[in-house]
Amino acid sequence: MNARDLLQSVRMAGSADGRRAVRSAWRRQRIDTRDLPRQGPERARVPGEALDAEPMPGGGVVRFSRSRLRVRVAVGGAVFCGWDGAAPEPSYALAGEGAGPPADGRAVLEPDKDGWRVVSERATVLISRQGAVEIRTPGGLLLRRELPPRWWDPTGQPDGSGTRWAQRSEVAADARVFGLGGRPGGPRLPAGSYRLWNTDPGGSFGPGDDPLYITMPVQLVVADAGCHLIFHDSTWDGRVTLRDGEEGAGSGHDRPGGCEVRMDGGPLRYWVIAGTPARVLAGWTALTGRPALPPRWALGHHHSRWGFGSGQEVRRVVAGYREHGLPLSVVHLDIDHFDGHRVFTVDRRNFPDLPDLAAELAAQGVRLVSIVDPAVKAEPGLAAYDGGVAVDAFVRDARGEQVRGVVWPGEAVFPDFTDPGARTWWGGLYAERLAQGFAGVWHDMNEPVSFAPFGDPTLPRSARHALEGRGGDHREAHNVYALGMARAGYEGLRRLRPEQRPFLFSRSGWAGMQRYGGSWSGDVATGWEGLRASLALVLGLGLCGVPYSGPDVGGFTGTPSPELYLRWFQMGAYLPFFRTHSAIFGGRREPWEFGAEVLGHARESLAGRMRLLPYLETLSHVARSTGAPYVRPLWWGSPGDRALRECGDAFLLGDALLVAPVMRPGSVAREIRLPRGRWYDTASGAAYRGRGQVRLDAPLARIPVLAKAGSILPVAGADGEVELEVWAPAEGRTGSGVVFTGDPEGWGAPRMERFVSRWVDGEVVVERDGGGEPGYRVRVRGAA
Ligand code: NBV
Repeated sequence: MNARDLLQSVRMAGSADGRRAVRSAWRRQRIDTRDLPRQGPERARVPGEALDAEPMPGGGVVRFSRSRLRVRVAVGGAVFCGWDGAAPEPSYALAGEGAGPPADGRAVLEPDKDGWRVVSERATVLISRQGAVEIRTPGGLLLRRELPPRWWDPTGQPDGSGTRWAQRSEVAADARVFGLGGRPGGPRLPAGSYRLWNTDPGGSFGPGDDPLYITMPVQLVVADAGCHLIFHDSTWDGRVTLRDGEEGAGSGHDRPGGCEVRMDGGPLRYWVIAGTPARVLAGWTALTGRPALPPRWALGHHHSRWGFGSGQEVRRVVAGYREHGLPLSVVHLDIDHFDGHRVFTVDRRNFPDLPDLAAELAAQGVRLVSIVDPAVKAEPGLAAYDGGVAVDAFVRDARGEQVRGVVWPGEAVFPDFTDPGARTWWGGLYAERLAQGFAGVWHDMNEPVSFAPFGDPTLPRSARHALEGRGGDHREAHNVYALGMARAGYEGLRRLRPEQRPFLFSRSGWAGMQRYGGSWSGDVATGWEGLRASLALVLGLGLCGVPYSGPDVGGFTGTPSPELYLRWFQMGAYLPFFRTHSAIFGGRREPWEFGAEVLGHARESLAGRMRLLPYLETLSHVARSTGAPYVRPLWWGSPGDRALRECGDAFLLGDALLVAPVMRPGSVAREIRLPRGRWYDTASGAAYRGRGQVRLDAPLARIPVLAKAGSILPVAGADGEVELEVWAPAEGRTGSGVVFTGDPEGWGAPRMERFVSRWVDGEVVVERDGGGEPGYRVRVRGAA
C-alpha cells in the first residue's frame, strides 16, 4: 500500500461503510494472494519456423514448429486469425451462437513467395514462414503487419488460461488510431499506453484519465491506404501501446506507426475488417450484432439528477420544464429513490406513490427511467438477496464463500452475469421496476465497483465466475461483467414486456454491448476539458459499434458557469442521447437555473432538437441496419483527408450535418475544417467550399451547424408534420437522402423512403427515387 492509499484508508475508516470498505479491500488482497496461481519464471515462446499448411474453407491452417495459425475469411469479408488453436468461439463479442460466421468458401490458402496467402474480396492476407501476417487491400497496399507473437506461461495452468501474450504490429506512418472503447483523450488516440480493464475513475474524470468504464480491444485505423478495424478477442486485462509513425518527407524512409497489444491471458485471436469506414462498421456490427433501436421517446430530452430526493421535487422540475416552455421526454431517478440504496426497492417515505407519479408524468408525455446497480445488499429478508441466494446467483471465491464488497447500500454481493441462470433470475427482477412505472433502465457501477481505499476498486481477481459453464475467475470475467448485465436486463425486459423495445443504457460494457443498448459518458468533470472529453467518448464509442450515447450535459460534478452549461447543452442537443444530469454534490442542471439569457438560448436549442427528431429517428434506423453511428468524426466520408483525422472539435451528424460545438470560453466565432464538397451555414445560408478552413459566427445563441449540399433530411415542421429539408446540390449535381419512419416503441418493420434532387431550369426539383411526388412538404434551402 502506498502513502496515498494509506491516507485514503485512514480517511475512509471514519464511517461504518468506510471501515467496511477498508476491511473489504484487505479481504480482497488476502484471497487474491491465497487463490491466484503463483507466477513462475517467464520464458517467451515464439511460433518458430513454418512446417506446412492445410487449406480449409475460407483459408486454412499453417503449422509452425511451436504453434499454429488459423486464418479464415468469413462471409462479408471479416478476416479471422487464431493462434495456438484459437477458434472464433466461444466469444462474448460475437452475435449469435455457434461457430462464428460462416467461412467464405471462395477464399483459399495458397503458397506464396515467402509463405502463403489468402486472397479475398476485401483483403489479402500474407503469412510469412516466421509467422508475420500482413493484411493488404485487394490492390496490394499494406494496411497492417502483425509480427510473430510471443507467449509467456508464468503460471503453467493446465488450460493455458493464464498464458500471457504480446503482439506487435506496424501500420502506415500516416495511420491514425481511434476506438479502444470510451477514451477521454480521443477521438484520435495519441501515442501512449491504454489499459484494457473497465474502471470507475472514482468521483469524476478528465481528458487525462485512463482507463475508464468501457474498454474494448477494438481499434479503427484510418490511413491513406485505407481503413481497417482490428479486434483482439480476449476479455483479459491488457494494454495497447500506440506509437506514432514518422514520414520521411519524400525520402521513402517512413517510420511506420506501431502498436503493441499485451494481454494477461485469453486466446490470441483477432479479427480484421477492411474497407471504407461505413463498410468497416457494417462488417463489425454484422459480426458483433447490430445496435439496439431505442424507442422514439429516447431521442427526446432527458433530465436527471442524483438527489431529486422526493416525488415532489420531480413534479416541481417537470412543472418547471412545462412552465418555461421546454419540451421534456424523460426523467431519470437515481439511487436516492431506493430504500437505503437497495436496488429494486423504493424509498416509500419520499416516493410514496411512484406508479401514480409515473402515470401522471406519462399523461404529460414524460417517461421515467430507473437506475439499476448490480450490487445487492447482503441482507437476508431482502427479496433480491434471498432470490439470488436461492438460485446461487452471487459470485463466490475459490473456497466457495460469497464474495462481499461494499457499495452504496453497505455490504453487498454481486450477481455473476456470466452465469446464464443468474442472468435469467436477474432479468426477472425488472418486473418490479416495470410495476413501479419505469419505462427504461440505466445500469451503473457495473465495472463492477466495490469501494476500496486502496488497490483496485472491484472484485478480487481470484473470484470465481461461471463463464457460461466453462468456469474461470474475475481476471477473465471482469471486462464482460457489464455486458452480461446488459444482456440480462435486455432479455428480462423483452420477456416481461415483449411488445416494447427495451430502453437500456449502461456505464460499463465491452465489444458487442450495442446489441442491448447504449451508454453515456459517466462522471465527466464539469469544465471545458470535460466537455471536450465527453465528445471524444461519444465519437470513440460510435466507432466501436456503440452509436447511442451522450454526456452528462453540464458535467457530473460542480456547477458549470452559465456559458459552459449552455455550450454543453447546445452540443448535447446534436448527440444521440441528450441528457442533463449531475451529482448530488453538484449544482442544478435545469435550464432556468442559469439566468434568462441562457434559458432563452436553451429553449431555442431544445426546439432545434425537436425539429431534428425525424432525422434522428432516421439515423437510429440507419445505425440499426448498417452499424453507421449517428455521430461521426469529420473524416467519415473522406478518410483520405489527413487534416480531418486530427479534428476532435467537430462532428458529422449523419450524412447531412456538420456540427461545430463551442469548446472554449468567451468564443463568439470559431474555425471549422470542412471536408470536401459544398457546405451551407444553416444559420445564414451562405455556402462554403471544402476542403479547407472557414471561420463562422458562434454567438451565445447557437453553435455553427453546416449542411452538406445535396442532402435531404426529414425534420418536424412548425405544425409537427414531417417535411423534407433539401439543401441545394452544387450546380449540375444531384442530391439524395433517406427517411425511415418506424414503429415508435414496438418491433414493426420501419418504412424506408429514398428521395433525390436535381436542378431543372434553375430550380431544385425533389422526387421519390424512381419518380413521383415526394409526398412530404419540401423546403429547399441554399438555392438562391
Ligand atoms: O448513482 C449515483 C451516481 C450517478 O449519478 C452517476 O451518473 C454514475 O456515473 N453513480 C455514478 C455513483 C456515484 C458516483 C460518485
